Amino acid sequence: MKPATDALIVIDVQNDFCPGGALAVAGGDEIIARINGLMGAFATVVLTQDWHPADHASFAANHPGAAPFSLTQMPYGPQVLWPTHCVQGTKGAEFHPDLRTDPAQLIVRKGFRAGIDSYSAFFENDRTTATGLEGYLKNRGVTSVTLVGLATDYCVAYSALDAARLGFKATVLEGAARAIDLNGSLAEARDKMRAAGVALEE
Ligand code: VGL
Ligand code: ZN
Repeated sequence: MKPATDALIVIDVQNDFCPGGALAVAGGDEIIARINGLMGAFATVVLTQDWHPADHASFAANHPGAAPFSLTQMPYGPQVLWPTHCVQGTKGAEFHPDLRTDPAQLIVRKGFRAGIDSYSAFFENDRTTATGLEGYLKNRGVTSVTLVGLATDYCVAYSALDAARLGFKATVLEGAARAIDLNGSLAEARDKMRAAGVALEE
């Protein structure tokens, strides 16, 4: 058992990010058994769930003429336009059926405002609108977070970078995460995490 100050944060292990899903991450389902096993060692387990309205601004389909995986400019900066994924209430937005959800005390939904994307479990992509997870963890005396899930180079990395910025000791278990790797995004995310003091472990 880990000390009570350690939390496990399981990022977006949802059908749409697993093989067969709308924004499938290669091998996304391979990490589930390991994540299920990790849950028993942590007194605090948090799951996140990407949870978009159908008219979400991060969907290429909502930008006439835009191709999926192209870039656009949002008021808060550059934004990848994704295939429509994790729409509220759909099968694709549900957790993968093999993921254990009973051990989790908190499920954080993010990306539910139509005009702004939210990769991180802590802040939306403007980097200032909080989800409340920081307060939840700090209130419970958590000082160290272990991050796993999907995708390494987007939601896991953004969450880890914010965790480090907020003063948590942050570790990403890369063996329990899988990447989208869009135009070098995985190498870039790993460099940024290392530079921010995030521990990258297998
Ligand atoms: C994610 C792209 C869009 C993720 C979520 O979970 O990494 N990536 N929405
Ligand atoms: Zn999303």
